[in-house]
Amino acid sequence: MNYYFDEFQQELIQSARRIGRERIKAVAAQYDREGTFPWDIVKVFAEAGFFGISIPEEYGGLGRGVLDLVLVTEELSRYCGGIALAVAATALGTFPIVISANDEQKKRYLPALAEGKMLAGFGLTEPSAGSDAGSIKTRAVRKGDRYILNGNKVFITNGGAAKIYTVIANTDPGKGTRGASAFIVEEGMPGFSYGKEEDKMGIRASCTRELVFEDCEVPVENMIGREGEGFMVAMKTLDKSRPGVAAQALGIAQGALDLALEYARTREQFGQSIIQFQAIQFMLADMATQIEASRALIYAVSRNLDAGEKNVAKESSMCKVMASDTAMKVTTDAVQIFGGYGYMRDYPVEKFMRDAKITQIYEGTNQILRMVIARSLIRQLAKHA
Ligand code: COS
Repeated sequence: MNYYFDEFQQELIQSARRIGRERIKAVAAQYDREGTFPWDIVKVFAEAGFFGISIPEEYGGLGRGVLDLVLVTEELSRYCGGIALAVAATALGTFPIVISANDEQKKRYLPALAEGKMLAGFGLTEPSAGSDAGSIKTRAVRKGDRYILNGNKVFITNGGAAKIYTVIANTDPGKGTRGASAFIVEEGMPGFSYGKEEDKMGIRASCTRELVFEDCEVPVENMIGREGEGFMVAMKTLDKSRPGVAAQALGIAQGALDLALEYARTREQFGQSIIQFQAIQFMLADMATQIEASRALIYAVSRNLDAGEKNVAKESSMCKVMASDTAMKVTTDAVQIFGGYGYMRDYPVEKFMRDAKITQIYEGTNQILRMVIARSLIRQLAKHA
């Protein structure tokens, strides 16, 4: 389907596709096996300008938006959802700065992020605060010109690879979600260290690590926004980043469909290629239809965000739910089309199924996001009652 992208977007897609084919495809299985971080490919992403896509031009970025980021994430994820995450997770860590930081903070951090000289991460989740993000326990207490942070953040994408993290901590625990504040924490700040590194089912080329704060000293000027605005910063960030997860899921689904089509065309049983069987054709048709529907929704929501639409929690959740459920279904069906070979690690398709699973879980489980969608529907009902 033609989505009528401008020239810049078409070039961006071509550039990501070329990198996917020439740099990622051949090494995806090795990174998956070894679970190491793809620094050599991150360098290529930086040269291509991918880290600066949604950073304003005045801070060294390309001044584009969510849609362009989504297009790149989708293309890269066709080849490896884990490697693509280096770009998407850095965008997640960077959004709070772009959305809510002051000019001085933007000048300090955005140019280096735009150039890919350093990566970023986002620290919200804690051992006992996953879906219930409002129940975080990490504490930040002001002491002179510093905040002293104590607590742990877990499952942090880019953890250990990133140099800065936007971290949500409690400055006023009595106030619930209105007591949280956002901070930019740099690697090397006293009292900040890394904890457990996760060994994951999928997206194994992406690193996931615990952040540990033990009397960690963060300068007052590293607070994003004001005290009490941290939860809002986090929610606005997730509204912008969820289409990126959707795009990752979409790319994974498309990559699996590409493989399934090629396999079905070349695999022969009962004296003919299996793509001739209607049972296989119907599966392929459903896969392609679900992918295209997800794609159309993601692009539409991204365009809305880039046009400055404000209340997008519902739509942003919808595209993440739809694309990630599609990715799980499509990758499972792709393995089915490969039959016994699909279950074996010698073939690339089972990796897509493993990589797809996380997209239904992170940046809001699909159950929580369905709740966000339903709450919005109920609010709209009340408005019109
Ligand atoms: N944009 C702006 N403000 C938002 C918002 C959004 N998308 N979503 C919520 N808020 C505001 C609410 O308006 C409310 O403000 P007031 O205090 O002024 O009324 C405040 O934030 C609290 O919202 P709410 O009452 O909805 O909070 P809940 O604790 O009930 O639930 C959910 C919020 C479940 C939506 C939130 O905790 C969430 O998104 N959880 C999933 C977290 C997640 O994605 N984790 C993944 C790890 S991060 S990679």
